[in-house]
This record gives sequence, C-alpha cells and structure tokens, in this order.
Amino acid sequence: MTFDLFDNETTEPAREVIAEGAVVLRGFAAEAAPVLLAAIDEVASRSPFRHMETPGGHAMSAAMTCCGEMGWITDRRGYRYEARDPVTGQPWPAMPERFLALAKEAALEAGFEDFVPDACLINRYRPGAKMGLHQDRDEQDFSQPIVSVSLGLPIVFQFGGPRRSDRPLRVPLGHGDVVVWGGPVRRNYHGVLTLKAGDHPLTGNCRYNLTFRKAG
Ligand code: MD3
Ligand code: FE
Repeated sequence: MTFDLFDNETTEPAREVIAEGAVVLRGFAAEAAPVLLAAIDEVASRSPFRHMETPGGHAMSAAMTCCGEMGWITDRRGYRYEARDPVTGQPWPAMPERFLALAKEAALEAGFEDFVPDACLINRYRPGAKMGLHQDRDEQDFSQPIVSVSLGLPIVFQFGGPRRSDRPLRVPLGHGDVVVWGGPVRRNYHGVLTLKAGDHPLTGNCRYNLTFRKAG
C-alpha cells in the first residue's frame, strides 16, 4: 500500500493561500538560495547597495539595489523606475538567469502563465531595518503579479488591505519562502516589521528580499 498523502507532501510545494491572489510557497527557493546569494553579490559588485532617500528626505533603513531592464528608485523627486542606476550612471546589471527562472516557476505555480519580469528590486535588511506600510503602484500593469523571495534571517511581514487603515495580517517569512502577489491583492498595503538580530548560516546578520516585477 502506498501513502499518497505522504507522497504529496514530499513532491508538492507547501502552498498557503493567505488571501485571494496571495500564495505563500514555503521553502520554494531554499535549494537555489546559495546560487541566488552569489548572484546578489555579483549584482551588488556592479550596482552597490545604497540607502535611498524618500521624497520626504529620510534615508530608507533597508539598503537596495536592482537588476533587470528597469530599476526602482526613490529620491527627493519621488518614486519611479529608471533604466540606469543613478549611482553609477550605467544601466542596471542584467537579471541573472537563475533569478528569472525562479520568478517564472513561482508565478506558474500560482497560476500566472506568462510572467516576464523586467525589474528585480533587491532589499537588504540588517537588524533594526524595517519597511512601513505602503502600496506598490509605480508599475504600469496591475494585472501582472509581484513575486517576492526571502533569504536569510526571518521577518514578520504585514499584509494589509486596500486602505492604509485596514488592520494588517502578520505573516512570518523565512529563508527560501516565496510569495506570489497577484489579482486583487496586488494593490494592498504591505510592509515588514523591524528585523531582529540573528545569525543565519548563509547570510549572517542579513535578510535579503527579491521582488520581481513587470515595471513597463
Ligand atoms: C503585497 N518589500 O520592495 S516583499 C517592496 O520584504 C516590499 O522587502 C518587502 O514591499 C520586503 O516593495 C515585502 C512582499 C511583497 C512585495 C510586493 C507586494 C508583498 C506585496 C505588492 C502588493 C502586495
Ligand atoms: Fe512593496
């Protein structure tokens, strides 16, 4: 006799649907993590992590860089996508093959057939860094999902509603977790609580988050 229940648990990714259009794939990127982290270092050697300035004049506590055709930036003039890194004056580094493959696999797993991201924002959190509730609305096409990949130290994600005043749900995100955000939740408020100190075997005192987007 075979135990189908156990077979399923080992062959299917563990998926948690936290809202219509929001699917958590636990550990989906765990195997690829060492390759992804090496690719992050490669990107950052060409477009270094920096603390961007908000339009209000505050430095963001998460350090950021980007890869792909377009990169997200913020400065005193506002939030936008640009084809060149303002720090280097050069085009953003190309999106690593393994990044693109993973983003497409995750989107497919969540039911998005032809996700072709042209931008990947890389956030680096050190202990004390956070990201307040905000919406991602600088992209052109809201029918395209966002795929997010968490690497390194765990954090508590805040998943709000379409209004800032909607009480956010708290979802812990750990190393290798991938979330696909599409459909109605694509416009929801979201953020992360302050990163707590820790020591991860692959990233030390950091958490990295990759967000894949179709900006243009
Ligand atoms: C839900 N990053 O870069 S990823 C961001 O952990 C950002 O670094 C957070 O929010 C981080 O903009 C959260 C998860 C995420 C990303 C985009 C979303 C959740 C989302 C867009 C819509 C709804
Ligand atoms: Fe966001």
